[in-house]
Amino acid sequence: MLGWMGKFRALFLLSSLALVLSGCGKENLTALVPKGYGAESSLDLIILTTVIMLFVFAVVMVIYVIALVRFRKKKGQEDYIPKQVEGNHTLETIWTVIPILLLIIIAVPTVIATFDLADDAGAEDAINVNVTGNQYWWHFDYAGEEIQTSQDLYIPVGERVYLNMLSSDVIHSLWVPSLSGKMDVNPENENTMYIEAYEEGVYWGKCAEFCGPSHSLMDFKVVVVSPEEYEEWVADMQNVDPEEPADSEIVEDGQQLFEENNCMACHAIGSSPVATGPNLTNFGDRSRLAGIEDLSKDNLVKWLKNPELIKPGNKMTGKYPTLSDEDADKLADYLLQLQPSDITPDSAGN
Ligand code: HEC
Ligand SMILES: [Cu+2]
Repeated sequence: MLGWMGKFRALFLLSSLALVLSGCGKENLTALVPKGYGAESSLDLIILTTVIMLFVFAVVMVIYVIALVRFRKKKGQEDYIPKQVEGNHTLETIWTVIPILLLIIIAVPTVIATFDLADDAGAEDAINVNVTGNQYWWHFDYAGEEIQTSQDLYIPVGERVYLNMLSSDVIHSLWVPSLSGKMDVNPENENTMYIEAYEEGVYWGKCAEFCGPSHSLMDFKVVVVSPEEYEEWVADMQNVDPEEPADSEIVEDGQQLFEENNCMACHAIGSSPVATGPNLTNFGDRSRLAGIEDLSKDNLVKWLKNPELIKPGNKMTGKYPTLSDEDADKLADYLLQLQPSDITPDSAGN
């Protein structure tokens, strides 16, 4: 038995665990508060299986306790041996058939949901986004719209948006817990899925397949807006003219530095499909830098000077000349004013 110190330790351990785990729930990052079709059907299955498992657990525990109490060695009956049931046909049939039935009850809705979530019958008339997973960021190419963007996926509320997904390097997995299930993103073999959100808002997405040192930092956002706001965003994104003359000296300097420092080899501004690095067309509208840090000038300067400190193993480190403080500052000013739209994660309630 545990002494009082042992009990205290056990209690302390359990309560710390409960405290830590309670931090796991973020409203826009939980499969337990579904805000979309895929997440809702997943939760239904989670509840069904949990109820069945609890039922099995309860039945087994009850039988176990009864057996424990009834067949204890009792005083005066040390030699008593209860009736042996080994090989009893009725019992064996019962405990074979019941699990089979339970598994069928779980399997049928699971298979139906799997086919339902893979159904792409409506894809042709819907918004299609070609998604590319990269170490450690996501690219979104709106098919037929000439819109390229990274990190933030904008979709209209209440509509099915079809994602056609490939990876440029290793296997990733796209997961927006509040909206959808997970889907592997492979270097070959396009995988498809659709997402449909019930409520406007900003939902957090994750990479759910270990893909390298910064795998856990491969976050993105799904920005769900009204259909009118979505149209507005599309028009704003299509109106961006990367050649537009800068409106101030600082911006002009930044723009020039952007050209001189090899940034354009990897980053496009506008609808060019170059996507060795994130498309920066609406960089200033994002809520996060590199998917994870707050988008502040300080963080951006820190990123430009040494991205390795923020995302170990990222594919930008060392691929451009070392920047002076002054140049990093000017580049940051230039990048932060890339704000083509009033429709942003902030306006969507981030
Ligand atoms: C070899 C290609 C390459 C070069 C050259 C490069 N970058 Fe990057 N950049 C990347 C990649 C890849 C990422 C994504 C890193 C990650 O999140 O894992 C990135 C991320 C960024 C981000 C964050 C984007 C976001 O969506 O939050 C900014 C800003 C940025 N780079 C600016 C620059 C600037 C300015 C230069 C030039 C001084 C530059 N990059 C040069 C590849 C490059
Ligand atoms: Cu990944």
